[in-house]
Amino acid sequence: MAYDRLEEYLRVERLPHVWCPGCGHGMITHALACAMAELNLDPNQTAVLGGIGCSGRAAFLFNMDSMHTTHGRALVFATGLKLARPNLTIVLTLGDGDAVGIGGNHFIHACRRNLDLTAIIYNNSIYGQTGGQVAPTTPLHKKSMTSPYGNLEPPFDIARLAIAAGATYVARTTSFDFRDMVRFIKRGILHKGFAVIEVLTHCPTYYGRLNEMRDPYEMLHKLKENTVPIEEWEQLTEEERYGKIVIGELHRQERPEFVESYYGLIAQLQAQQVKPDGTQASAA
Ligand SMILES: Cc1ncc(C[n+]2csc(CCOP(=O)(O)OP(=O)(O)O)c2C)c(N)n1
Ligand code: SF4
Repeated sequence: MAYDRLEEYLRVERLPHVWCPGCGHGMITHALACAMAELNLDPNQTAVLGGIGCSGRAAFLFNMDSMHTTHGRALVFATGLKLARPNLTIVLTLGDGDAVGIGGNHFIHACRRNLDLTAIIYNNSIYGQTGGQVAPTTPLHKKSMTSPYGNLEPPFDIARLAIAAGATYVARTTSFDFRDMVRFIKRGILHKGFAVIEVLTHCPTYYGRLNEMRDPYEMLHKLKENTVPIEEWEQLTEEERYGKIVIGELHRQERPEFVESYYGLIAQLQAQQVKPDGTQASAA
């Protein structure tokens, strides 16, 4: 692990961070900084974008161009940035509510387009920053500030949603599995196309407190207990899988990346001297 090089990637003058003691968001952010250092990314050619939320705040801890955008819209900003600066490596730090609640529409279309972006989803099963409201990822029957008798809506499975919508690299892990976070983030960044790394994480302040798990350590261990690596998952019966979540590298596919296709088309039309109205420029 490239621990000795993290100061190149983090704005250390902004530390300590603002997250609550025991929050998993710091662990994911740490893993992202390690992944950048291990890949030896050039900070001048890398950008981090976040939405609004506790997770979105990770973006401005990075010592490079970063954007703290609006809730659910970071992928929109990232799409514009990637089209304008195709050589930039762009990473997004999104909350679960951010990515698949208010930003759900942008999320599925980013998956469909297959832009070369890496979206890390800090999935803490709740709207953290605004006080613990129910999210589209809150598990069935679990409590939040707005579902005090238990959530009646089935949650989204973010990784499966991403695969179904067309993302070409999808991995899921937990904040317990530090090495896997680093490994999957690195692979997501190296992958040419839209990469989604869902990290199941813990919000002790709201989700934990409301669901009788006040201790971050206990929450981390629950994440470990409730998840099964894909290699073992394949061997389990339906009954054994009940209540468990599969983790690991879940999907990998090669298909044309949007920015490359876009600039390829422009080059082709220019070579054929096609005018913007679709007609051919007449030879001089
Ligand atoms: C358009 C818009 N709607 C709602 C809000 C209020 N808001 C800010 S953060 C947030 C919840 C964040 O939850 P999540 O995205 O899951 O991230 P977390 O804080 O849990 O990391 C909400 C609803 C907002 N800022 N902008
Ligand atoms: S409210 Fe939850 S997600 Fe937000 S900083 Fe605190 S523990 Fe973390």
